[in-house]
Amino acid sequence: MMLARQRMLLFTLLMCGLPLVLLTACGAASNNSKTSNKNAVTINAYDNYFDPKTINVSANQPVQVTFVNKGTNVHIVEIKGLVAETTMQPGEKKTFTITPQQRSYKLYDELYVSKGMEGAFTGTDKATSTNNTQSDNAQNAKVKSAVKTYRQYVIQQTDGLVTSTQQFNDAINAGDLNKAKALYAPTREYYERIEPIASSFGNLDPGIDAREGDVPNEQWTGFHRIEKALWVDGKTTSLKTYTDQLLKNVKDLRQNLDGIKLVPTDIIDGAVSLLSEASHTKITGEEDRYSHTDLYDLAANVEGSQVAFNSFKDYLSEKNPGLQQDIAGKFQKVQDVLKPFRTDKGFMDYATLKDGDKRAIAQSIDDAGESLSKVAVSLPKTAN
Ligand SMILES: [Cu+2]
Repeated sequence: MMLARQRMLLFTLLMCGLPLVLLTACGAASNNSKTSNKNAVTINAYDNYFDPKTINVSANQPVQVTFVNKGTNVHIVEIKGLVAETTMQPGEKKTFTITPQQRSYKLYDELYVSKGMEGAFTGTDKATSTNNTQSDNAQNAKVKSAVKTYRQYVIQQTDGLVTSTQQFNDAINAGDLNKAKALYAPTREYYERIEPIASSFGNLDPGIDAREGDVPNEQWTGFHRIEKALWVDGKTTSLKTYTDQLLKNVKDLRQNLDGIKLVPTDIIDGAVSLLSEASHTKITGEEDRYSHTDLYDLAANVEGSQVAFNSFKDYLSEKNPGLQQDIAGKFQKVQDVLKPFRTDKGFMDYATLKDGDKRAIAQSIDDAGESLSKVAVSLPKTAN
């Protein structure tokens, strides 16, 4: 009990960066919660910055994180690898309980990260600091090659995205509604496979993939804007602005990839966050709410995350073979659970799934993400 209180106090001090006498002004939850021995932290999202932006908490202990949108913009916040992307309307408040490992995680706003809305969420624990310089060089080489393998995959998928988007657009502009609808989900799969690193795409990510309500309506473009026209309005006309913009965005994305920095932990954390988002929010059918093609997206998210994991196979099979096997088994489980919903053309209409089906899918994806979250703690934080 004493220990917990000391930790909490230390934590509060770190959080606020203020002398002890000013603690009450800090508004930390610990002041009022005599019965709770749980750490708590509040992160305010303003237009467009976080306060605080640097957060240190005890590693390997549950901490309650509350996000408050104190701005007038919609914010999409995320702690990569810990809290999946979360859309917050002005005034909205959301709380998560998470257990950080002894490392730093990236805090950022998906919409404004390119304007500097980011920070660091760090789990610290001096008692268990490790020292393994022995085989560092061999391991670094393996990590480097993992990043290279993953980069090639992303480039290959993005090439497919550009070609497929062109065909999708052609069908729309030719007025072929059925063909356009048939191409929608397979085209999106390319994008959904590379979504683990979507946060490094800047404004292109919302430009390509924002859902209705994520951004102000007049800024809403991309796949889901077109999806609504095709399925709800049942028309292919007056979409040229959107198809042109979409093609430009995916081409820009392809071009940007050559200069993109890939940090090993970001690849794994991105996959963990994506799996969490898939199993907690995408599972409701929010992503493809007009076409009900959500299973294509979910399967592509899993596939892309599995490739991210597989890229680190050489590294992990030496560093932690048990974990390597555990994660591989969890991904296999997801594939098994998804199998009954496959059709010869792709996947069943998401609206036909029963609640139990969705729960089973969510559970298997969540399990995979949970195991995968144990990988990044030992990875170097340098970009390749
Ligand atoms: Cu998506």
